[in-house]
Amino acid sequence: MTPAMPWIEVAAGVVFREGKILISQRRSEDHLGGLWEFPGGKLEQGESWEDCLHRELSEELAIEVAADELLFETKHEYPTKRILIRFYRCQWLRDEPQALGCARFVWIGREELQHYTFPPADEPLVRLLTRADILWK
Ligand code: DGT
Repeated sequence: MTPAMPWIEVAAGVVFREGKILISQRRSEDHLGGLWEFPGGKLEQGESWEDCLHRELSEELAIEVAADELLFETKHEYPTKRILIRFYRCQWLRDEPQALGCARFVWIGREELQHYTFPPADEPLVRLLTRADILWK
């Protein structure tokens, strides 16, 4: 790892709809393939975090959301890259999801989170969501 390696910025959404959240499974050929995640992706040059979130959720799942507050931010180093992820609380607004950029998606409640495997970078957020009943109201 060279010290000069830049941080890749990733915006991801915790999308709520009627007490459930939307998670998606990464395609097997992608980095971290097969794992479940909060949908999102890398910021493009000059793009804002919120614009990135809207674009990625539209490209990957064809849904429209309203982005609310920043829930959690974390940094994670992989052997070949390092990422900074911001997870935003979002509210589903319209359109049924379609698995355009992921293998599958599912709407789950708080007690179901434990049945899915997320990337290590997501673990603190998953713990927070599992414990904080208030976030699901
Ligand atoms: P691409 O295929 O290079 O255009 O990639 P994007 O822009 O769709 O972004 P993606 O989702 O492949 O990259 C995000 C990176 O962050 C990837 O290395 C996986 C990592 N990551 C860890 N946890 C999460 C998560 O909960 N959501 C997302 N979207 N990425 C996560």
